[in-house]
Amino acid sequence: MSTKKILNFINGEFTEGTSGKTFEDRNPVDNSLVGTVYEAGEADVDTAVKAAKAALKGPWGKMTLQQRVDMLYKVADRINERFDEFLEAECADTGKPYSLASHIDIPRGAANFKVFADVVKNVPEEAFRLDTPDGKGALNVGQRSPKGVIAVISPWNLPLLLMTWKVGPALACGNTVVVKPSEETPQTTALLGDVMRECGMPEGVFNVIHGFGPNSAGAFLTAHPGVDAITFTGETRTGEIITQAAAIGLRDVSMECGGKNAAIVFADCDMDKAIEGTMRSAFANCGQVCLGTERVYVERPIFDEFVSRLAEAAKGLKLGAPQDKATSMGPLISLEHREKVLSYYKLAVEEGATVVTGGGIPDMPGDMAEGAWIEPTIWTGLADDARVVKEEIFGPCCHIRPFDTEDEVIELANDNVYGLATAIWTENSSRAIRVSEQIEVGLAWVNSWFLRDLRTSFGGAKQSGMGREGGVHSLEFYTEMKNICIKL
Ligand code: NAD
Ligand code: 6OD
Repeated sequence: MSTKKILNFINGEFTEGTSGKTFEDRNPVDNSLVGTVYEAGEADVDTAVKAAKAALKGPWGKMTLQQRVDMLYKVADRINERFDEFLEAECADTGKPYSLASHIDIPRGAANFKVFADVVKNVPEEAFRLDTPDGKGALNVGQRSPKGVIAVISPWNLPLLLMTWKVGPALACGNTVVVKPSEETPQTTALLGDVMRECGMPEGVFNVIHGFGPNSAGAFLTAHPGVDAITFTGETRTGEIITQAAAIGLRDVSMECGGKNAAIVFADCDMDKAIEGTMRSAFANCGQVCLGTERVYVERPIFDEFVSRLAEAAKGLKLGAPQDKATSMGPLISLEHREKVLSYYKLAVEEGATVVTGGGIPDMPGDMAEGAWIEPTIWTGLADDARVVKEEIFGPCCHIRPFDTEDEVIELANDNVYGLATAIWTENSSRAIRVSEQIEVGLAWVNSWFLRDLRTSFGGAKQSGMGREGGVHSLEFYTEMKNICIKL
């Protein structure tokens, strides 16, 4: 099978760049080579940022809001027309099942352009009438303008979805972008460059640079003084480093970072719903979802039944090739990430866990034996201060612990440095509201998980992030607010 050449996209052109360096893009299903990625050097990042800056003053900057909206609709439509190419590229980079990516990653990747175009088109401007001593008054009008060049740094777990989740609102607000996709998943971001070109997006508006973080494209981009703001999704530690880079020049940041999310299952839940939801929240995308559940707290009367039913369901997951319709779980993103997840599987046993199911590497047939496969895993019996209960693992695993009272479980759920999401399972709506109000997170689901209305705020509390994006909340980050005061 021939491998691809994955290029940077700078100022409307695909380019190998000037660094002379390349790296491999490998498929985690069987560790086969997908393509060769051309790494951007410091000079290429500089060219991309300057092109993005110039584009603010070019045809893009002169477009009316309606023209911008029409352009973003065109981009979304073109992604959908090229759906199969995006699907194939995303699944080759991540190993995720086609059934998952065709329902979530690709359609949401396209929808992010239309949703934010609609938000920006429909948001009202604020106006305040001020009384003045002369009785004639003054009118205050709030006006939003683009912030400028936005650096978008994205992760590998939902590559197209999480990149367009930032590029969509950035462009809808009239900014230009330089995107650095994860080194693990460069393909769909590069493909979007081609879509932009086909749609007639003015050059320099959307740029893609490939590479790593430290001493590479990521660090060059975040340190570049021409970047006006940085939006990032990834690990909290990386978010801290990028925030330090952004402090030079007082550039704004939006941080969507890690989580160690708790699910809370009350005895009055609908057990079928709670099992189905927890299966998704713990094992979807091989557990590599920032919103995923790694801590499950179950009220004692239903603890045994819940553990045994969740374990049965986990054993029923079908690990297999992305194209296979029966596949319900793919591999982890890479062999390197599997080492990290396996180190937690080992640590769980050292910390005294009972392994209810999983805990190792599955036997996979043929070439798949070379891939980054791992067993879905459930533990019980760990202490509340065990590292496996405290630290984000980002794999298909969860620890289940019994609880006795509402107050106790609220304290347990909140006893973590992260505060991204929670899922509460109960048929008592008063309790659902009471508990969700007390959990220290940015996102609380009741009797559901990952149910997304894109008009709502999205982001994490505590070390899970800084700021909110989504709906009108995205405008806070992607625009500069100006008050115009007119004396009448
Ligand atoms: P990561 O932090 O390793 O990498 C994310 C991106 O940052 C990559 O593009 C990487 O190349 C880049 N990067 C790394 N170091 C950098 C540096 N010094 N300067 C500039 N860029 C740098 O994260 P990951 O492993 O790709 O993704 C998994 C993590 O992302 C998990 O912690 C997960 O919880 C988190 N995540 C959070 C959300 C959210 O919305 N809160 C969503 C998805 C993933
Ligand atoms: O649905 C979204 O908009 C979103 N940002 C999801 C994040 C998932 C994290 O892995």
